[in-house]
Amino acid sequence: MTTSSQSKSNFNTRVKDLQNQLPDLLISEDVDDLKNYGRDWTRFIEPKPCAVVFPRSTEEVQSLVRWAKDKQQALVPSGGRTGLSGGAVAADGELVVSLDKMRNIISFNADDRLLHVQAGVTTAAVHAAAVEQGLFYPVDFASSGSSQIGGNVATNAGGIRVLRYGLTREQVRGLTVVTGTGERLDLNQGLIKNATGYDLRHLMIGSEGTLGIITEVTLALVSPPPPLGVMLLGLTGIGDIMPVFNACRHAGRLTAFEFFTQACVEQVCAAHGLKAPLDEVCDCYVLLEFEQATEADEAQMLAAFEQVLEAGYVIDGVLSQSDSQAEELWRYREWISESISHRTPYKNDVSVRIAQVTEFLQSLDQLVTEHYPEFEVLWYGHIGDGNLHMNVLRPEAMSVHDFHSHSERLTDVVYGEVARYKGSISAEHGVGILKKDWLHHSRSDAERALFMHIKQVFDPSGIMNPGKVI
Ligand code: 2HG
Ligand code: ZN
Repeated sequence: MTTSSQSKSNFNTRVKDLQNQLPDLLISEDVDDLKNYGRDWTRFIEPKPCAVVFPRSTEEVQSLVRWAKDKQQALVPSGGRTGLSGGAVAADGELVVSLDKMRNIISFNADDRLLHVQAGVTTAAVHAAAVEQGLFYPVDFASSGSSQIGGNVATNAGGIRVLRYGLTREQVRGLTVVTGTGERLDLNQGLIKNATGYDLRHLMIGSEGTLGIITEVTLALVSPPPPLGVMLLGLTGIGDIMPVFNACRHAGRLTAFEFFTQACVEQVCAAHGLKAPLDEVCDCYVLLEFEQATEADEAQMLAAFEQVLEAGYVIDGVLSQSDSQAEELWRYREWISESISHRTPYKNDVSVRIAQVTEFLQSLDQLVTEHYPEFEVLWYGHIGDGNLHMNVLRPEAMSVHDFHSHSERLTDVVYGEVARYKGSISAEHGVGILKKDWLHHSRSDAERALFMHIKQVFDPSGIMNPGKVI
């Protein structure tokens, strides 16, 4: 990292100018920083930012944005960079604005149960801060250790407990944002009720840095859940998922209902040396988590299990007997994405209405197999909220580049089917660069035209994450 007191000789002219204008701003042109901060978890786009800056306050972000607006310098806001749609990729000389130095927990108010944090605080640090107050922050996913709350808000992150608590949007009670004009907006300021016109907070949530940079977030914390039980069930086929889901959600309060196929289990077991989760090898599996406040809660869920077993939907199953066993069961689901990352998969993150999700999955799987029998396809996801992750594995012998141009041909098949079901081409991973050209499958011409107008209002110079989303 280079600070104002260190040599600036290698700075390009524009970066030199920035340093002169804002002498206290931390700026890096270090080759490793350019590479790391210029990319997210999509590993096939070459990062090429001009520099990385590390502001420490909302005021510093404002000064930076005003400078960028004057100079017509594109900015890419950057959190934990765990995204999968290229939303935080800087591949065209942009200036990366990292929130890494904005990691303060600003305050907690016990009456409001509100946690006010800077945007660079990790999701895991928010979890820990909530626990310290005897409370709970419910949004959770495998990348919680590195993902940052600002990025979660900018992408309206989902994860494993959407079924019970909703997406990030549901937890955001206030936001501080610096728009593309350098203006500071303090949106909603912790209120529950606020019927005063357009709620700009919700416009910022999911905007992927295209309207402004989120610098502070106020989050609503909730009461901690009672002890949670985890059940992993092996099913005869995808068509049996919905009756199992319905039986289980009648039996108790579900906090997660996840799904994966045998092919996913094989990948996780191979990558981590785990043994198979059940004695029987099954076509697919569901992992459900439920609130187990009393013994009756467990008995009811076990009765539902007996019922679906007798009906022939379920072949085998296991119920966690301890927190550590619950954690072990979660691994078969949570470790899938990371276990297959070396195969640089072609990914899709799609959703349809819950009622249609299994029919949609079967029809899509059949289409993909018909068109591209040579591809190895893994299905998993948050089936309890209609969200499926499709991962096509790169054949080991094929280069990343060849595979991605090859598998891109699948996109129209997949999104055509999503459109037929009136679903979404991105359920929880955002649009970024990767899904942008297919947005018309999920958003009408009128909607996309309004997107453009909105962008123009908040970012008239077009410097905020250009080339993303729209
Ligand atoms: C998950 O649910 C994540 O595991 C990642 O959203 C999904 O890598 C993926 O396709
Ligand atoms: Zn997911």
